[in-house]
Amino acid sequence: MTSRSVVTVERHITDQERLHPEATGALSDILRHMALSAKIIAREVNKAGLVDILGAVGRENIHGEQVKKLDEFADDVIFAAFDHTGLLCCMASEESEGIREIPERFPTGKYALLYDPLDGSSNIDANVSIGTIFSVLLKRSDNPRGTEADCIQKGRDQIAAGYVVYGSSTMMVYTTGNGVHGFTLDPSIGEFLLSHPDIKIPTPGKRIYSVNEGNYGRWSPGQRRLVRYLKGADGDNDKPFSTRYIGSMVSDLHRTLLYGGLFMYPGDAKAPKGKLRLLYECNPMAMLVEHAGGRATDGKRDLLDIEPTSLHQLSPIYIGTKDYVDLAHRFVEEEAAEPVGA
Ligand code: AHM
Ligand code: MG
Repeated sequence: MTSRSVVTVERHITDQERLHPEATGALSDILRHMALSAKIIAREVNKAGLVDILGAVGRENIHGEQVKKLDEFADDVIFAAFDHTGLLCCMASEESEGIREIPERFPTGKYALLYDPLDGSSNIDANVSIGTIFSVLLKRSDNPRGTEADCIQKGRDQIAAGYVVYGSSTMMVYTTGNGVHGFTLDPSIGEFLLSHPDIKIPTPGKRIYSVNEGNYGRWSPGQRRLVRYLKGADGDNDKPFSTRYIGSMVSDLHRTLLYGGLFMYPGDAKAPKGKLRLLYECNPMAMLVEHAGGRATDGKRDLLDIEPTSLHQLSPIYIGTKDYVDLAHRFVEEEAAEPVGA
């Protein structure tokens, strides 16, 4: 009889750390605290239908959207899981306008943590999968309590990135630049267990495209032609793609990592930079996807090379199987050469 070795996320993080004798352990501690936050958030997400926690709090966040109770809860859980640890100089959350400072009474550390506490929150009431996204950066300023500049760094400089998807099971997926690894929460023992070691986006990958096609009327000609091509409605594509769009970036990207495909949130006439935030959503996903062998761009350049200028800046995104992102580029770049309104 063979016994399968069970690798908890804790053990995996420790094993990874051993590969880097120079490591202080701080990064590993950040991942451990993120796993703990994920378990607490998962517990609340899973019982959301049972208690009166659903529904808007009745105020808007800085993007003018209704904040749901679970968003606030998740935001507070992550902040409280880290504020006292001495691991971070500061944090920045998609739900807050500026950086979130570490309270004076606690020590600080050399990393900055950016997070989107509960992405896809408009799906909560419909029991559709939602997620947490996080990005870890190394402090650059001299200020021990961090500055905005410590958070506004290009994606290529991320030290670690990951997400948690609260779906039919809860999974945490992370990379520190040494493979992309996925863990599934076993609720009976309260541990994340290694279920998807060294994730690579399948090549060529499933022919799936994922985009909010309701925006078609506002898209550029190149973007429209791309989607018509993917459907087999225009050009020489005799193997039309399927379409899948959950409307929760974490879930759509999780599927894309596992099956392959092309996820897009392009700019359009109403929102020239699209909807998704470069620092909180695009960059962490881009780091994961690149390390899994895929590609992530804004339609012109690799997302990870963009020099950000503000905490909440938006970016168009084309992400997934490298060949499909390259294909999208052929249409979108062609469009850049066209006269406006063509
Ligand atoms: P959120 O951060 O307010 O939840 O918005 C981000 C979400 C993404 O998860 C998803 O990809 C996108 O919004 C869906 O937007 P749309 O409804 O415009 O298709
Ligand atoms: Mg979000």
